[in-house]
Amino acid sequence: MSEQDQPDDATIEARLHEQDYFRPPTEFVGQANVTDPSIHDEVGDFPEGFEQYAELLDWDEHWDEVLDASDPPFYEWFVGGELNASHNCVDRHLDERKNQTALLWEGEGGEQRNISYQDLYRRVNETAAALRQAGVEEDDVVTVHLPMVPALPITMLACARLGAPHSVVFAGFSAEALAERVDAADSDFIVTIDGYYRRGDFLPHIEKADEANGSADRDPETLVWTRHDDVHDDVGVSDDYTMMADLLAENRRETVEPVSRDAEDPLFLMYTSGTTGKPKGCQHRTGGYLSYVTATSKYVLDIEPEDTYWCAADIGWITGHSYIVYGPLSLGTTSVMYEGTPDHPHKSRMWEIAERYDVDIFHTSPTAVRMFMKWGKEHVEGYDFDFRHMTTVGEPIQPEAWLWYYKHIGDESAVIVDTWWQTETGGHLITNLPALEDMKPGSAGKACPGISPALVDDEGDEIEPASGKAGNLIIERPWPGMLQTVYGNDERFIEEYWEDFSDVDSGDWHDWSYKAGDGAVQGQDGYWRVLGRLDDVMNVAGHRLGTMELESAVAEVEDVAEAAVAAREDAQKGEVPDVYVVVRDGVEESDAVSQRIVTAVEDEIGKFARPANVMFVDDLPKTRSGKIMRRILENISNGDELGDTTTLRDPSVPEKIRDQIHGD
Ligand code: 6R9
Repeated sequence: MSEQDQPDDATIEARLHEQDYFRPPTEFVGQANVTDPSIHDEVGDFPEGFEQYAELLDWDEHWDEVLDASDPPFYEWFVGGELNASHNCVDRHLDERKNQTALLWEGEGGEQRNISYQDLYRRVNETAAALRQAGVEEDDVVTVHLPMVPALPITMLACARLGAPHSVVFAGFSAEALAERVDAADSDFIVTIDGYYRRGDFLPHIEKADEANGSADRDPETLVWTRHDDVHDDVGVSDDYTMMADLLAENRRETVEPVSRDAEDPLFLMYTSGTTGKPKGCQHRTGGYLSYVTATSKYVLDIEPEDTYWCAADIGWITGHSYIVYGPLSLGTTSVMYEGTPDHPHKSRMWEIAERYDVDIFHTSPTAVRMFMKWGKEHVEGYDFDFRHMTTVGEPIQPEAWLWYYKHIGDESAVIVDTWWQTETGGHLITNLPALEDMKPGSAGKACPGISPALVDDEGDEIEPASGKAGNLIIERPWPGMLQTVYGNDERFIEEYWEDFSDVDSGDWHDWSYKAGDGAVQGQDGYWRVLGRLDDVMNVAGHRLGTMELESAVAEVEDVAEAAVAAREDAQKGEVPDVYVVVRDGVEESDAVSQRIVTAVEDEIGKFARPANVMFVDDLPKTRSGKIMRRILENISNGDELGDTTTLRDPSVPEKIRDQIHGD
């Protein structure tokens, strides 16, 4: 039987058996941005090595000092420097590439917009003038609740131009989640849109802002973009709101001088799930962040200005901020944006776009790869595209999925890097530099230049490097892309990320280590494998969700006495939430109650967080001090051994739950 005739899975298995490493194609290496391994030593010359990252930008005022580490963990990068992010992503490209496309946007229904750097300059300026007219001033936090339409990056860059930090809330978040983030960020502005398209339907997105305005404590000014020239027929816009179209008409051809920002002034907030019920506002600085994402876009994503680059993430998450908007545009490349879902109106939608725009570099998630794999290679075949470079982010990629991606999407001629990083880290921390390191399916690769990952056990004792032993992943030295703090809550910043593995009384940064919250292993070859979260954070189809956040949503339902959420492994989505519920006395365990629980999660967080299963139980496993042991529920959900139950107040509870669920 020839290789072609064999079932796909069998060839993939055989291949993985034969080969651990894959060499980057020679053609790729010949053209790559980094081909000299000395980059690791150069950038690793701490902290001055990071200066070459800052030198990729235009500064209004040069920095005096690379790093001020005198008050850990409140590090300051490129101290004394001044710059503007919108100038760096737009204005500085006009001399050389004003007619080059900056954003290539495709609507779900096939509409296309080709926004050149000159157009982007005009639109960002007019939008900045419009926001200023609406009252936005330097340092005001602007909450942006927009889907994947050009207005989103344009609004972000307009905010950056004014020195007003944006707080983008992923469009899939509910009205409640939006209201919570408006209040948490002390924000007096919401920028939204009448609606957008999902699977052929027009979603009246503005309704979420209507509801959020009703429930938030603050009373934000609401500014409304329209998806078409006029407000869609299906949507009503409150008279209290201001239409962006009107403001833009008044500010036609206006320009706004980019506000010079201190390197340490915040560029944006991004709320993300943590280990408590309340999301954290990760605050990112202007100078360090922009330097870091520009450099990693160049070195890791291997972006050249002439490239057409497509990151298929949503700008509403950190991946889109760093690697659709700030990094690629700072390098002056052409960045593709797609409004819709990958299977509408057909399962070849992605490859149709890749072919149409002749995409060179493609960035996606393992969840998407698993989905493409499930749909089958026939949906890829017949499309004429040729990626030079492909990347993944968001969760570990299984070797099988990796090889499928390599073979069927990359045609074995593209290089692949898996990038490990977080909302908090701003940019990639563990990943291969594509021309320097061999690819190893299933592994995130080596540390980025200048980054110092290490492993510690639960007591904080260092695990020997490259020992193959699992531990808590920490980062020992600060880096320019790291978050500054949790907005308005320095204590929480220290609690969440530092206190477990640092000497918090020390003023010496060597005694401080950043806790990633992930478990990891470093192999003898120095490659890192990230195993997943060790805390109460789960990863559903690449979306980060806090179990506590889900539990507080479930607790809103009156019928619920107590609830706990556990992550169940899922072949498609990586993990999905299972909800274990104890109902109040007198409440009947029914489909109606389950439905109310599902609706509560959709309302409080968003549809993407919907529980996979709601399971009624008589009791939850708790320690003597009353803490719910989610680990045990997770083992039950996954059909694993229960593990140690001796610390439970009632050690018979897990068995009872298992009998109830699995009906033994
Ligand atoms: C960029 C982003 C961060 C969490 C992180 C980890 C998981 C991300 C990964 C990965 C294994 C990778 N994660 N990339 N796990 N391999 N390449 O995803 O940010 O949404 O904040 O999630 O995602 O668990 O801690 P964010």
